[in-house]
Amino acid sequence: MTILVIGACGQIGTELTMKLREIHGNDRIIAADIREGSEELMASGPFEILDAMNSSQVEDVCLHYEVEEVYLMAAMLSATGEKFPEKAWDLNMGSLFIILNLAKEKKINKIFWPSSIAVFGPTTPQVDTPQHTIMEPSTVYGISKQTGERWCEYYFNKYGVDVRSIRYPGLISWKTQPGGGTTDYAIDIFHKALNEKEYECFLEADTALPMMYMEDAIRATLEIMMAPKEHIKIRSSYNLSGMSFTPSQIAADITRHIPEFKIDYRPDFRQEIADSWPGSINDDRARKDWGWKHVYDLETTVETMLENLRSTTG
Ligand code: AKB
Repeated sequence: MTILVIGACGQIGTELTMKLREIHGNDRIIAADIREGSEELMASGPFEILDAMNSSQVEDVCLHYEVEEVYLMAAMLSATGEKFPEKAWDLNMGSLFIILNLAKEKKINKIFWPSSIAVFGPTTPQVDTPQHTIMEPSTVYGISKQTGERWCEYYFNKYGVDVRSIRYPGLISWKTQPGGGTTDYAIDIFHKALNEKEYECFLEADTALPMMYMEDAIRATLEIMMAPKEHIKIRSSYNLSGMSFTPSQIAADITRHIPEFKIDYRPDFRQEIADSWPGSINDDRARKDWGWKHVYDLETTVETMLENLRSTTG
C-alpha cells in the first residue's frame, strides 16, 4: 500500500510520516509539503514539494506513485487564521476538495482529514462536550473545520468516499514545534521552563482546554484508519479526548520537577479564541465505535516532555 502525507513537515505530519514509515516501510510513504522538513524526514523516504491547493500537482503525485491513501495534514491553525482569514479559508477548504474529488473519481481509496475542537463555539456546552451538540464556531479555522466535516459526511453519503476524521484537541510534543495555534502555549511552556525558568503565558491562569500527548494522537489516527469500514459510524469527525488542564495546573506540575520555575499571565487575542472552545470533551463514540483509549495524562505528559527535551538539548 502506498500512502501520501500532505503537510508532512508540520507538527503532526512529521511524527505521523515517521510512524507510517516504521509500519509500512520507508518507500511506501510519500511525504509532501510546500517546504522541506527535518533532516530525518527528508532522508528516510520519498519527498515531494507540493502545494496542497494545486489540484493538478496533487493528482500527478497520486498517479505517479499509485497512491491509495492520503493523510491531508496541511492547514492554517486558529491564531494564524485570525490574521489571514481568507488565506486560511482557501487553504483549509481548497485542499480538502482536491482530495475528496480524487476519491470520488476513484483515483485514491481512503482519506484521513483532521478536524479540531475549534468546530465548537461559545454556545457549545463547555464541559464534557458531547459528540453531537450546538456548533457555532467563531474563528475562521473553526468555521473551515466545521464546513469540512459537513463536506466529508456529504461525500461519504453521496459518493461512498471512505473519509475518516478526528477532532484533535491541543497536541503536545517534544519532537516538532507547533505553529499558529491557540494551544501552542502547552509546548512553549516546556522549552521556556527548561531554558529560562520562567514563562509568560498568553492565556489566563484558569483557562481549561482539552489536550493530548502526540503519541496518543498519532496512535488514534492510525487506529481510526485501520478500523474496519463498518465500525466508522461517524463520517463527519469523532470527538477525541486525552486530558484537560489549565495553564496554572500544567505550571504547577512543571514546578514539581523545576522548583524555581515561575509563570506570568499576559492574555492576548488568543484568550478570546480559547474562551470560545470547550474545557473538556466527551469521546464515548470513538471509544465505542473503534476502541479508542488514551494513555497519557498530565503527569505522564509532563514527565515525558521534560525527560526528552532534557536529553535532546543536553
Ligand atoms: C489550535 O490551537 O489552533 C490547534 C487546534 C486545537 O486545532 N492546536
